Amino acid sequence: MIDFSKKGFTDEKLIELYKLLLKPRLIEEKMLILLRQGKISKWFSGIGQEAISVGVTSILATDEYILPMHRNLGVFTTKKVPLNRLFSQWQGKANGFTNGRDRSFHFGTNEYHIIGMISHLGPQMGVANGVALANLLSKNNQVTAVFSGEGGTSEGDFHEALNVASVWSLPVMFCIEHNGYGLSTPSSQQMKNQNVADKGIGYGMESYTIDGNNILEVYTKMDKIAQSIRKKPRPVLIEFKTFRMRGHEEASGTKYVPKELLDTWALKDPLENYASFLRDEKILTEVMEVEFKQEIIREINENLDIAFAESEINSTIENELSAIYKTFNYNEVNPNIVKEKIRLVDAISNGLRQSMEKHDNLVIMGQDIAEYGGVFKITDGFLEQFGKERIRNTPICESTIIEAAYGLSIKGYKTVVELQFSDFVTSGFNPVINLLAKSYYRWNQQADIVLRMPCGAGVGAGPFHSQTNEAWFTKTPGLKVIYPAFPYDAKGLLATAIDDPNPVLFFEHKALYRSIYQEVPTDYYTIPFGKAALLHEGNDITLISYGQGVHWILNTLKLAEFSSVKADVIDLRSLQPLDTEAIYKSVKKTGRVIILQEDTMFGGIASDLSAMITEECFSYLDAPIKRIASLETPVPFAVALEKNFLPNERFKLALKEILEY
Ligand SMILES: Cc1ncc(C[n+]2csc(CCOP(=O)(O)OP(=O)(O)O)c2C)c(N)n1
Ligand SMILES: [Mg+2]
Repeated sequence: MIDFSKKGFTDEKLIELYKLLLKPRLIEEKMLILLRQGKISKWFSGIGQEAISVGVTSILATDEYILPMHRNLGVFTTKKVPLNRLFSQWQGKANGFTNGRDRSFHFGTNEYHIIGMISHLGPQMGVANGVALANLLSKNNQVTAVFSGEGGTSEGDFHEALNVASVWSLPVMFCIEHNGYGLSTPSSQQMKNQNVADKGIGYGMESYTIDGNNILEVYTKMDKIAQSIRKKPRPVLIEFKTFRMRGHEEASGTKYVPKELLDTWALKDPLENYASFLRDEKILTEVMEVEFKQEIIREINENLDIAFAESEINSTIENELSAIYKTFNYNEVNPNIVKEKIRLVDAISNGLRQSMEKHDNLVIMGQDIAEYGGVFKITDGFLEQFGKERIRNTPICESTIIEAAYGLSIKGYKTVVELQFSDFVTSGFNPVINLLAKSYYRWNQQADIVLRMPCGAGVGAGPFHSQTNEAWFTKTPGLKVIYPAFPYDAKGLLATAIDDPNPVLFFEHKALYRSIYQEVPTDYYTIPFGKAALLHEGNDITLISYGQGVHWILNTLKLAEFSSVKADVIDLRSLQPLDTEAIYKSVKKTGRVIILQEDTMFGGIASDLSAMITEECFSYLDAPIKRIASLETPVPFAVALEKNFLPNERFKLALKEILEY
């Protein structure tokens, strides 16, 4: 049924490939039994598709990265990951790769140069781009292989990743396993193309179709492609024709798959056909077959014993909470004495430039940031100073660029991604929430990335260029969220954000960019996260805000009608981590508090602070805690409407009300 050609292979190599194919098959057969016995939870079968995982992995160098999906057990076995650790992983035990924190095939291991998937499928392809970009930047001639099913190619991630890989000539092999179904959906309902390979032309990309059930064809053709990419870096799209012989996962069955299809493809089984070819060629004898099987079954059983003997995982609340962020040893650099009076926008630009000078491994990516200098001109002149490899204009594709930043991080790079407007982070929301935020907790992999977020209203820019969306991220464990209100803070906090190996969302208010000046030290310095600034001191009331809200408070206190008010004014500066100590200390002193936020009310920072203050300071309060926020509408465009939307005027009324309470 399959046309094997042993040209170029020694008998030893042919036998080695047979054993590599046999191993995942035998492991799976065992896992299916354990699944029925309730000893493992979920199983995604790759039976019938093993030649692809095994073939692609076999042609990679040991230190070349591979990014598998949920049907690629053969990647792990071919990379020689110890079986007891695989079994522990599936049992949620400590000897696995995620400390019991993630399941099934959602795991990777840098030791074996495997990056695990997240459930969302498509992001793998963007991450592969980042790894490939790191390889390109360090000129190591390595190729990266990434997998997807044909279903995953319907995701935007696929299109964005192929486009960027093509534009940047990234050395990636996009390996698409076309196995007929995505869960219950046949390919015909997934796409109009007969062949996934036909999609390559849309991205100006070379593409091939390979018989995915023919181990020798997979090996020979992939080896040739990989060697060529190592010499001449570029992406290649490879479609492997194959079939999914079992259900999407074991519980869901194959009722919806026509029996004839299953029967036809059963005749093309990659292992059976290869074995019979080797037998015909007198390379494999029945004695050898039995011996190999026994050897592997023994290895499986011995390793299962180890995994079953391992105790169930246990952890403490402290241990779990401390696993969210990579430990960051704050590197205090004091400011120099020489200062210059500059705007917020200049402070951010200076700070970013000095971090680029300090960290050779720092790359900046964003739309229009190179020749054009960014829409706010923060990276003006950077291209000339740091070159086009480190100052990277990107196509319009937030998602895949954030995924690429993550790939860079895995290879030891730091990345600052400039979102053109913080509103556009919605187009990259998935990788922020699911890839970056959860990475360290899932597999101790840092995501050394700063997302710069020009945000905020008061600039007449309407619903899509005015949002202040920090609360979308403070809600998600694993992210740090910084929101300076002054040039001095912005410069020092940005330096810390870049130094910190954890993912940081760095909010920069557009209305403050060119309106707020301050004396700022000329050299590099840092400011620690999680420390609020007490801008005014007084016993009457505590006024808490961040970003533009801080300036509304300060300006209100300058008005004649409030000239006698003695207030503690707290600028949070950092929302995650949060300086709760400074908040409680002040509220316990004043007994009155207003929290002012530019964001709309429900689910915002003010609501949580209010709840926390109630829990910690209830008996100290002399008045109800007051939250002031924008109206629960999108941000309107017209001046009068935007003024009405923003909470500035309502804050003044609230201040009177709470002082008089
Ligand atoms: C964003 C997203 N949508 C839906 C799913 C649910 N899901 C998981 S795998 C899968 C089918 C994937 O099909 P394909 O890419 O062809 O891979 P195959 O399972 O056939 O190997 C679906 C729908 C998901 N994990 N992520
Ligand atoms: Mg599929």
